[in-house]
Amino acid sequence: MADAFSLQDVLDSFKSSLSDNKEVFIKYYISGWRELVSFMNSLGSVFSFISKDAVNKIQILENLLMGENGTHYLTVQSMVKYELDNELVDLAKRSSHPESGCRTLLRLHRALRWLQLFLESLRTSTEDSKTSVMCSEAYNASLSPHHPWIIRKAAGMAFCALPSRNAFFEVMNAGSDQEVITLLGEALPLISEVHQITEDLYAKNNLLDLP
Ligand code: 1PX
Repeated sequence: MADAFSLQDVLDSFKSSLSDNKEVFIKYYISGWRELVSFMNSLGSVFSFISKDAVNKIQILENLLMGENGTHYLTVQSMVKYELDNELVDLAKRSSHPESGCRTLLRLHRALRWLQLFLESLRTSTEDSKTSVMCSEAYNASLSPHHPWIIRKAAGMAFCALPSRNAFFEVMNAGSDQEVITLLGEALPLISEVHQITEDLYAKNNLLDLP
């Protein structure tokens, strides 16, 4: 099937998101997320509350990119500069700019850290490793401190519905287990690089705790 999920496509999107001078193109960043969300949807409806939120955030960014000020949303770097220069970001509490590009992308950025940790533990896992355990460990080390109790609880329940490691490798659609592991080994440095560039940019501008 031409439109089936493939890990390779995710890798390609994140690869395209890096410009020659190490800026991050929002267009490809969100297309990477779209692929991931469609993958998550294929895992079942217990994940829909997660994919709804992710789609909502992807859509906010896409609207900004397609909107009249879209040229400022070409890269994460240009977005940060534009929104800060024009006071379009709620810095202390949500008020007049509840859906700024900066705060919206920050949520996906934290989720990218989850992805990085989860894929790394999948890569180094053994046949009897449990995806639910790998997933919740990655979650606890990334997104969980930013989520209220009720979301943490719901996420924990969803993780229990994750397919086994074998089934997971299969739906990643990248060949044999060894081929999946090789591809993960290629994808991870890229995902880490995109994450690190964004992290440094947000840190430098004091944006890591945006409400
Ligand atoms: C090859 C393996 C691929 C696996 C793909 C999985 C894609 C996962 C996409 C997850 C995107 C999650 C975005 C969450 C953003 C967020 O933190 N939103 C919260 C805060 O937003 P707000 O606007 O209120 O400040 C919001 O409260 C979130 C609600 C939904 C629950 C989020 C739980 C996140 C769990 C992440 C792990 C996903 C596990 C899926 C396993 C396949």
